[in-house]
Amino acid sequence: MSSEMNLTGKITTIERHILDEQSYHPGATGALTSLLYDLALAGKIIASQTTRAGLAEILGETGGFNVQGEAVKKLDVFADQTIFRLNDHTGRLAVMASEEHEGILDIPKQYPIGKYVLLFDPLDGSSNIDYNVSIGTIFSIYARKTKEGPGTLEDCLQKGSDLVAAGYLIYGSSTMLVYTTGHGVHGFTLDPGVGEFFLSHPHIRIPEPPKYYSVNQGYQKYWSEGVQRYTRYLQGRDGNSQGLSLRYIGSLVADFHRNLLSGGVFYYPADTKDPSKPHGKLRLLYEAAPLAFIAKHAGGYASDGRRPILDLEPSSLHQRVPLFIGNRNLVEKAEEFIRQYDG
Ligand code: P6P
Repeated sequence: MSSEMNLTGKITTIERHILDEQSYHPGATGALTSLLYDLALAGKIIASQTTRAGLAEILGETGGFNVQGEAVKKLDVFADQTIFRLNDHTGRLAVMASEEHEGILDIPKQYPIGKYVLLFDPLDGSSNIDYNVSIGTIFSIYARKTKEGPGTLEDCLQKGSDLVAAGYLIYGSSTMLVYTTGHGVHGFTLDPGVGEFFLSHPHIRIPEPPKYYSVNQGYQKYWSEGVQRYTRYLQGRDGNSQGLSLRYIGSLVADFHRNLLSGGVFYYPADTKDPSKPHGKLRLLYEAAPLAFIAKHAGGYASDGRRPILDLEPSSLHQRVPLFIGNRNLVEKAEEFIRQYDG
C-alpha cells in the first residue's frame, strides 16, 4: 500500500488504533496500550514546546553536558523529564533508560513496578533545534526479563529482535507519531487544533524503487574502502546502477522518516574521524534498534554493515553502532561491499 496520506477513510485516533492493536496480543492486560498512549501524550507535550522554542525561552543550552559529552539543550531536558514523569508512577514499567542519563532510571520506590521496559532518546537531533530543523523522540519497549522487583540493567540490554513495540515522534512541519507492535507500521499526524493524533499513514511500506541515499559525505575521507565504493555505487558512478539523489538533514528521525516514506537508505558508518567513536555516532539501544524494528515491519532492513541490527546483543546502555537502514536490497548491497573490500 502506498504511504500517501490517507484522508478519505474512517477517522481513527491513535487511542482507537492502539486499542485495536491490543487484540493481536491475547495476553495483553492493557498496559502496553496505556504505555503507547502515554508516549503519544508525551509527544503532544514536547511538540507544544518545540513549535514555540524560540518564544518560550526554552531555546539554547543549559550549560550542562550529557553522558555523550554533548551540550544539553533546555528542550532535551524538558523532553527527558516529560517522558520520565509521565511514566514513572503508572505501574506499567519496571525500569527506564534515557540517552540523557548514564545509568538506568529506577521507578521511584513509592510507585508500583510493571512488566515493561522503556528506553528512549528524548530529543534526537537537538543540535538542530536552534535552526528550526525537524527533530524527534525515539522509543523502544521490551517486556522485562527479570521476574520481580525493580528492573535491572539486564532488562534494558535486550536484542532488538525481542522488542515488543518501537516508534518515534517527529516534530517538523507537522508532528507525527510512527509506531509498530510487529503488525505493520502506522503513522499518525497531530491535529493541534483538537490535540489528537489521527491515522494518516496506515500500513507504511518502504516504496520501491528507492529515491534517496542519506549520509554525511563530509566524512567520506574517514570511511573504509567498502563504504567509499558503496557510496560510488549509490551515486551511479560504477556504471552498474542508476544514481540516487542525496538528501541529508543531520537529524536521524527526519532522515529515517523521509526514506521510510519515499524509499532510500540512510547510513552512518564506522569512521576514523574520532578515535573515541570507532563504531560511528549512533546508539544501538534507543536509536538503531527501534528504527531497525520499524524498518523490518515496513519491509526494509537494518545492518551494522555485517550483521542485522536486530540480532546484536547489547553490552552497554550507550554503545554505538554503525547503521545502514532502509530498502532491504540497498542495505544488503552495503554488506556486500563491506564484505568484499573490508574483509
Ligand atoms: P553528523 C544528531 O546530533 C544525531 O545524533 C543524529 O540525529 C544524526 O543522524 C547525527 O547525529 C548527525 O551526525 O555527524 O552527521 O552531524
